[in-house]
Amino acid sequence: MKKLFAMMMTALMVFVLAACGGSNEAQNESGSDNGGSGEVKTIRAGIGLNDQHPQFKGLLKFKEIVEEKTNGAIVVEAYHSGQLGDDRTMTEALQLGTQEVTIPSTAPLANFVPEFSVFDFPFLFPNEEVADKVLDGEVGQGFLQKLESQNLVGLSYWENGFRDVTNSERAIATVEDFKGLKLRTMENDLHLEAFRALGANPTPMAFTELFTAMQQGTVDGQENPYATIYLQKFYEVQDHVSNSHHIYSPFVFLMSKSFYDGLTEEQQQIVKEAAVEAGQYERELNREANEQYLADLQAEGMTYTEISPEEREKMVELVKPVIDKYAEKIGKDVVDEVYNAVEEASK
Ligand code: TK8
Repeated sequence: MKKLFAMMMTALMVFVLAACGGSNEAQNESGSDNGGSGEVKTIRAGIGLNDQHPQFKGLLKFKEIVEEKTNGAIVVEAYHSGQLGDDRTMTEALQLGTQEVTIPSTAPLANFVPEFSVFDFPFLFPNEEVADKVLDGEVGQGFLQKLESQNLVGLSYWENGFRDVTNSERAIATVEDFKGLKLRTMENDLHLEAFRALGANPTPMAFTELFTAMQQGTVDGQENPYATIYLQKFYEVQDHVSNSHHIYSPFVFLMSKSFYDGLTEEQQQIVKEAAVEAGQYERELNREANEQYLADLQAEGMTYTEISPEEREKMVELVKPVIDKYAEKIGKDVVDEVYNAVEEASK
């Protein structure tokens, strides 16, 4: 009797397993028209900014394009506000293969590939159009190749934008006004030294900690594009904003190399094109609203102070030794290549 029961149980288990296997097969079959192996691949994509920022809207565009073009064989989960970490920790997660996509600023990325600091040289890019040409052209694309040795694949450049300074101490109209200000910078030595050269007292910090640091007065101020200052509600904890426009910050769309290598060639093509197309969209959104964000900041009670072209010239002079130092560090050839491309694109 016991034996019969055991046999029946075995038969039942075999049946259950077969049934499960069958339903898996059915899933595989419906998946097989979307890319080969039939297994659905998931991209966990995380960014630092919140869901109101063009960076997140661009990420949703990427999701839409990829899911549509792969017929759902690749699914994109989009996370904002540093839910998966800050720029540095998410980039590390890509290297480890525990996250698939992130879109950091070039400044923290330079901790992985030092050459990227050149794009953060103060006053390098005169305007967005020149930045587009250099980054999307041969030089910028060549930089993306340098990421491979770090287990990262760079698919395109997006835009963070021209950075402008805010603080709660005083209006900044002249270089002297930077004196002694406790400014948060990104985690990048060049940024740190550039602000020291301007007379400020800078502290590097992850973006995810910035709001609280300003709220608690650990820092007096920070610098970011108007979009970030407005959409992240920095006006709640900052009183003054100036058009310092000291650095143009690109974003780099990164994918984990181990994940990318596991895609079919067709899928690699799709994610590459989607990263470019979504980046164009993100840049457009970012530029369209830029002046409006400045008006919105004033409407929220911030004081706007202009830095005159003459004062900006003084800033240029003060940061020159820092640029020279980093040009030496990065390598003259690489830096010259970038400056030549900027000159060419400015014609
Ligand atoms: C968002 C960051 C941020 C950057 C910074 O992840 O840290 O200030 O400008 O926007 O990349």
